[in-house]
Amino acid sequence: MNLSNQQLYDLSQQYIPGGVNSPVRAFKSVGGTPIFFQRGQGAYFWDVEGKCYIDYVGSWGPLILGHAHPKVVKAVQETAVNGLSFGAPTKAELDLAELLCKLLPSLEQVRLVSSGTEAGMSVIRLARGYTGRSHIIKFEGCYHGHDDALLVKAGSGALTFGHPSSAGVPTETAAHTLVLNFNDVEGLKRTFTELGEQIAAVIVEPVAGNMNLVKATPAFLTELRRLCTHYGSVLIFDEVMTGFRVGLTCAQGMYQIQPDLTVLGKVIGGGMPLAAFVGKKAIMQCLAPVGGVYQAGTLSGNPVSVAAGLATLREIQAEGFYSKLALKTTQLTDGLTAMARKHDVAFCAQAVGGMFGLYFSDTLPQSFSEVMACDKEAFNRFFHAMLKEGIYFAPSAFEAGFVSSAHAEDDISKTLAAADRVFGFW
Ligand code: KE4
Repeated sequence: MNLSNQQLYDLSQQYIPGGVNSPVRAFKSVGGTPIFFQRGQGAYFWDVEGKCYIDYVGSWGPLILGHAHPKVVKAVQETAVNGLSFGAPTKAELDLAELLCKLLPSLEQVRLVSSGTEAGMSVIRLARGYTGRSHIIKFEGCYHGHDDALLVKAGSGALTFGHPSSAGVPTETAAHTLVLNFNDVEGLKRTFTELGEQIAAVIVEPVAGNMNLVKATPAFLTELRRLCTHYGSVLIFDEVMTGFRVGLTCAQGMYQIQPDLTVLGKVIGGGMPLAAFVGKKAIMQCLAPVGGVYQAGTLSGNPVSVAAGLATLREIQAEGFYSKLALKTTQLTDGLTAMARKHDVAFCAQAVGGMFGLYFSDTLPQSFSEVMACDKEAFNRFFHAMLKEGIYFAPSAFEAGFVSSAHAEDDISKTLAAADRVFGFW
């Protein structure tokens, strides 16, 4: 007998904390019962009750080709029949590393891991080992995975070190992390003037996607690059979300700024567990077994994950892939904005390549505080009304959305027609 979403949710909570294996899936931010899915194909996926949704989450970014792309599935199948894991080097890992270094000028070496969090925690240890310094800077609203050093919220004053943003993180750990305001150039300058010689690294999402979507200003990233160079701090771009999502040369290509290290994930795994931290050889050589910075992983560079990643990265290099993706994403955001205007709803939206932000506000937010000023309740209402219409947006006002190459014009039109109905009853 098929169980309903609610029945599965009730049962799951007996065996899995919150009934989910990652908190955002629990709908706590938007309320209601999470949807349990059983099949995906292209731009669509179906829940256990047989309802079909147009998917604008795409597993939180990896599915840039849509669900179950035939070439990705074929690559996984053909690899799996020859073995799932060897715990030893394979040629495919070399092929992927070479391809990434070809695609991104800032890359000279690659270390593959299994999640963005693993890459984020490793890149911080690497930067600390390379510089011999302990302090790191992150920005409020940016998320880099759940490593202790990065689960830190802003300290009370501009120059005070952070406090844990999660239970279980020792105060001493957070004490090495300084949390600054995103896009605040003056705050950056003041901090480096005061502490520059002690800063091992700065880690930033060049297009933030974890406080909803907020673009870094070119001035902010340019100053960040200048300061890191001047003080010998490692500049780390966390491109887990933006990597090969905003364009073939990622956000670093869009801004024409070269970080020293980059964190990649999501798209490069094509939906399978795969992430990487990459960058300048002089820094990467500090990693074991060459250097003294230890990092390891049983399933790092897993052949099946690498096969899915390679198949995905081959497809996104097609002529016009990103121009078509950006056009569709912009049609969505412009169309939703037009529908809101038609019904006099305070709403705006923006697209960056194949990712987008939706805001119940009259103006596009440029900072964490401006995002927090958006109408969250209105978003939650919109989310559920669109869910009823068979449109699945991210279940949180503080997440970005994603369009895939599988989304057709007709899917965008259907989404806009649904929004017209929803805003009409606002
Ligand atoms: P994972 O450990 O979830 O693979 O990657 C962590 C991570 C690192 N850096 C950035 C910029 C990220 O966006 C993420 C993960 N993103 C979230 C969505 N905002 C994943 C969804 C989830 O946590 O379930």
